Amino acid sequence: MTKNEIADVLNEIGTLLELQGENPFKVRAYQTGARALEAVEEAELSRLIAEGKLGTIKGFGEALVQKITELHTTGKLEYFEKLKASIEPGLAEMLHIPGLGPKKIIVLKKQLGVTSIAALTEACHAGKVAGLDGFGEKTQEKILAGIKNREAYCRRHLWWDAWEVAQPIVAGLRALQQVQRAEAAGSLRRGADTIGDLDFLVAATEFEPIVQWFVAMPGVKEVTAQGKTKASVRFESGLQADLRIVPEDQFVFALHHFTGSKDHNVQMRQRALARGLSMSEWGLVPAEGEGTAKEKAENNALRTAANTEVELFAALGLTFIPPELREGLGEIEAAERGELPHLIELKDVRGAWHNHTTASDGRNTLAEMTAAAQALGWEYFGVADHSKSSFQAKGLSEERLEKQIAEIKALNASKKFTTHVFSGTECDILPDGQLDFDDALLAQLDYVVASVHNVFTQDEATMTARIIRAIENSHTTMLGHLTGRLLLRREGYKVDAGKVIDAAIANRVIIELNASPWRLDMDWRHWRKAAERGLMCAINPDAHETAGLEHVRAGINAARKGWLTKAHVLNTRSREEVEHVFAARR
Ligand code: DGT
Ligand code: CA
Ligand code: CA
Ligand code: ZN
Repeated sequence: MTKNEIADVLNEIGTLLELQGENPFKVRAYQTGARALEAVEEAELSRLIAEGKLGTIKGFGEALVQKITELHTTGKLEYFEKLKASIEPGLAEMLHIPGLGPKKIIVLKKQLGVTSIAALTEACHAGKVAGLDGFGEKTQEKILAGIKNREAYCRRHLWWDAWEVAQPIVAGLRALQQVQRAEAAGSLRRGADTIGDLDFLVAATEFEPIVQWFVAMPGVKEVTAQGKTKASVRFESGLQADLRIVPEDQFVFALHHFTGSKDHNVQMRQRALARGLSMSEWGLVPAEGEGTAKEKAENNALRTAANTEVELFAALGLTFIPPELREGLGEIEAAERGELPHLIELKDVRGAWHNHTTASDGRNTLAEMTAAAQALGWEYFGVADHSKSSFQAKGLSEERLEKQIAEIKALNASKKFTTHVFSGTECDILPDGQLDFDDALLAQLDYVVASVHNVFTQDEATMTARIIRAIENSHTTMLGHLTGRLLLRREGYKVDAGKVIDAAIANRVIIELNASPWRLDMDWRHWRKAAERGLMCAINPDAHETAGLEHVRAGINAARKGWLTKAHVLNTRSREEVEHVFAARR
């Protein structure tokens, strides 16, 4: 197990112990242990374990040393398995309801015998929760609202999570002997930020074995539909997946149909009709004459042939429309005029700026993060740890930031990595719009990401004025996560995006497209217009660990949905060009 995976286990042990009502010291030992572990480099950890010297690290008592060693060497921990089994799973689930912490959950269990969300809902409806010490009517209402939100949120999944499930399935389908072509379609292929269900499309010589393979995939909890040409399953995670199998000559039409979106499909069908054609999942056929669209599509003489989507679009006088643009938002008109943009691609990215290290709330050291950036082939990499007001995220004091600036200078001078490290900060925007550090310190940095991290409850006008004031500060290089939303978890704070975009353009401040899969903020819907008006975009993974750097891929999806090209995105520039942009701002 890697150190971050071990730290996850330690944190989870802490939470489970809390739910058991264990004493706070014991709980905290696991939480601080997890933090201490993150500050140790991977190679160092292996060495300390091999030499039996793990106990020399501050914060690691005997019990922790034993558990970390067991996890590191075997990938498992008996103590953890037993602990998990001893606690009702419903209790841990309740932790996801806003306003419910371990202390309240223990009271609910002891006083009302509530150990599941269903039982909790019932207890709230019966008014029993309001009567408990430390709860009251307001808390009861908040819990009920939280449960309702959670149900709605549970129906969809983050693009990243869905993609991780879908990839091996596509590979598995393609490996089947009868399969000629296989693709994931639907909102996943369109790069949407959340996904309702997965849609797989297969062309095959024989259908039965494909259906059999699909319903028997690992992780399938329930088969919700099964037929000759289709099947639907639900995985243990709650994610559902549809499979559709077609003959090869229909594949491209079905792929286009099941990629969607509905709006795009409706407009495409209208366009076909205007040309005397009928477009469906079965094919493109004459609208006039006897028989259904399906019957006509089965007649070679009537059907328009297309082997690729390029040919399908061409049959309607259009250039190829990338799936991310198929939202019915003007892409068909642009394709007709041959004016679709050449969208940015993952391979165009040369680096990114909003990233954290163990100096604040990251889980990998500066050297580990830089090595990971280098492994991705990045030319540069920016460190923007939290500022002092974000104390819950171990925000850096002035002194610690100055130390980090020196550390980064030394690292660059050492030429240990080919990747250049930019020295920045994710500087809190204080409630009145001032930045968290003074000008003299900010001037020593290569760049400043300014973000809102507290007092989310301000009204829209106040929040907008607050952010604009930060944008007007000449040290601000880019604005972090515009709304602070967490997809499927919490709404963003209220802010007038149009006014903020205007201010950013006027002050030549970059707006971030936060690529963290649960943020994707600023939302893709704003980008097209903003970029046309001259707004510069920076795609930032907001990585808190080495693996987080790869989240740039999710940001690329959102950027493509926002019609962005290489020219709109700072990450595609060389190091020298970036330095020039940063300097020009000041
Ligand atoms: P999702 O799953 O909610 O994230 O969104 P999609 O777009 O993946 O929707 P889904 O899975 O219901 O269907 C996949 C595509 O199939 C959809 O984008 C368009 C097409 N489609 C499915 N049902 C209909 C329909 O009733 N009418 C039309 N026009 N298209 C449909
Ligand atoms: Ca879908
Ligand atoms: Ca579907
Ligand atoms: Zn942030």
